[in-house]
Amino acid sequence: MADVHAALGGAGLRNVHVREYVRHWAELTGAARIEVISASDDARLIGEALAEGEILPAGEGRYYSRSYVKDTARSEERTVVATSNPADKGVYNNWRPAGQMRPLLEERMRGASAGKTMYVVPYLMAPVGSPLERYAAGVELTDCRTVALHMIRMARVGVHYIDNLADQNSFVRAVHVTGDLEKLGQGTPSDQRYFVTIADERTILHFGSSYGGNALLGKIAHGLRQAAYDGWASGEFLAEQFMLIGIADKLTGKRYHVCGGFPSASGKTNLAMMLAPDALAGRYRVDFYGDDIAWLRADPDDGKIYAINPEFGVFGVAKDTSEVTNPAALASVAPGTGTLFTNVAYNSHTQEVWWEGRTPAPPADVAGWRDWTGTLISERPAEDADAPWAHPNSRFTTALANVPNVAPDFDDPRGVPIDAIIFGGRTRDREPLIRAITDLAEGVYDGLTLGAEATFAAEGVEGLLRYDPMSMRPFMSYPEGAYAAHWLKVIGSAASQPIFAHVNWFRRDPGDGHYLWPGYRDNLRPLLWLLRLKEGQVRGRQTPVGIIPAKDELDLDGIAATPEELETILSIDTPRWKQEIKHREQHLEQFGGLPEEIWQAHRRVAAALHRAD
Ligand code: SPV
Ligand code: MN
Repeated sequence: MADVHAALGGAGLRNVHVREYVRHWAELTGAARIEVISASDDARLIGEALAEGEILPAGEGRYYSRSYVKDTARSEERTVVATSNPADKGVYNNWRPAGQMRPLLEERMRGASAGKTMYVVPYLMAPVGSPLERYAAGVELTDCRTVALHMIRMARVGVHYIDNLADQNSFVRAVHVTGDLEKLGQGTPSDQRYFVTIADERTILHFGSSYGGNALLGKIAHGLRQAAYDGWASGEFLAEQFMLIGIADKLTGKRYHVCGGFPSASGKTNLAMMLAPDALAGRYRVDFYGDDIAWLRADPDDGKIYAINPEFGVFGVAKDTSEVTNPAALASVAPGTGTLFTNVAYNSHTQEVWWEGRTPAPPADVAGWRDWTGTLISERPAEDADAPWAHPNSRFTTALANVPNVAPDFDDPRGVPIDAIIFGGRTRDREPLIRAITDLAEGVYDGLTLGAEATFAAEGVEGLLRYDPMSMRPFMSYPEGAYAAHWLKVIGSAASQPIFAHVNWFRRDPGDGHYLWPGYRDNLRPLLWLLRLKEGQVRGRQTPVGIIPAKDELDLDGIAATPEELETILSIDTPRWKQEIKHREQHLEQFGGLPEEIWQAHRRVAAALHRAD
């Protein structure tokens, strides 16, 4: 049995509530040792993990790890939000009674860390001094050293973050126990894993994985699920799966900030890290703040909406990250950055890493190359010859400060004032490049009807979206009707409101199916139009679903699109929109207590479409 008080005292951890929490879980999980972690322990932990073979060197100052083969992604089916109030049950939050879940998790965790070290990871999900700091403190207990290494990159980690809390008892209790990964029946009817946020007790209990959001509890479980619940319960803020960027106009000296949500696989990280296209780089600079989470609040002093990125790092999807799609991401994982790669391909002779899309073709000389499971490429059986080298959900983990265009003020506790909130789907035919929405309820309505197209028939009905409200479907922690009302309240309380827009980089040619918009860096162009619209410098063209740029209003210097292609991406497809409106109605009808303003917005858009022909 670990000597908890000696370990905590030795680390200078005096907060009695933290000490009692650690004692309780150390006893229950049976951990053999306790070790309190601060960011300054990184080099030592890296050395230990290398010595134990938990990570491998991947060139200078970079590291590589493989997960257990059945533990490669967040599990939505096994994720639960629990509270003591049945009224907290929503459509997507997979609500269960707290009184039922806590014993289930305790049973699984009891004795499950026997013989292991329990790392105590005190962290802060906010810049120090943020007005939202009281919702940001947490202490993760984990029995996995690589999880502690990831937390050091993804959150601000150190004893001082939780030892001097204004309310000593106000921190998120986040317990991670890996379990015996080979015996958990992942994906079978007897699956033992559970990832539970007991939101009204601010307690997170995750059992049965050491991967990503299942195990790094500051990120998704605290940063999104718990924070969304706290933001609602306090009435103070929104926590969203949003990227956050700055756009600086070097000519006028003005700085703008845009945040927004995109369903998975819609290019959110690439957008967050984009650089200005060459033709516009003389005048504009894009600053990176965050690629995955934003907390938004109205500031009573100037009546603006302010956003922070609560994270300290990027846990990015490696697949398709290249010099073309995201040069800033590649620079952020360069030698010397301390990057951890997980489940990419690895060359055990040269210590290089590779993933699909990194270069057009895999390395020609396969000597030393192993796929993400550790199998030598040269020895893979013939039937696996076409299998990807890297897992599709393989990742890189690097600190924000490593991103070359990170904003100079990314650590500013006040956050940045938001000029525009954008939602983006992946839609082949109906959605224009951008449509601006100036009405708050219509903007929230647009977010609630966000979705990604079924990509092939097997996944769903052609043209039907898999709705993903505000890109929060897997992270919703309270009912959707209340969520919409909270949005109207928080954003509505700001005297100067952001403009909304829906963007779509994925419109296809109806004939040969090619993408009509180059995407990536050129996505800055429609955003600049949006900011000009907000400032009254352009007027656009009103359509039933929002304001679309007039052709001469987009800065297209250096763009190769033909006039016909532009015509298509700056138009809406009214018959398809009329179909979509019916699907939206069914989607929204699932949600109890949706504010009347949202239904009115829906009916206004439907009526305008009806009048359109
Ligand atoms: C996501 O899945 O949206 C992520 C990665 O950001 S994870 O932290 O694993 O959830
Ligand atoms: Mn995410």
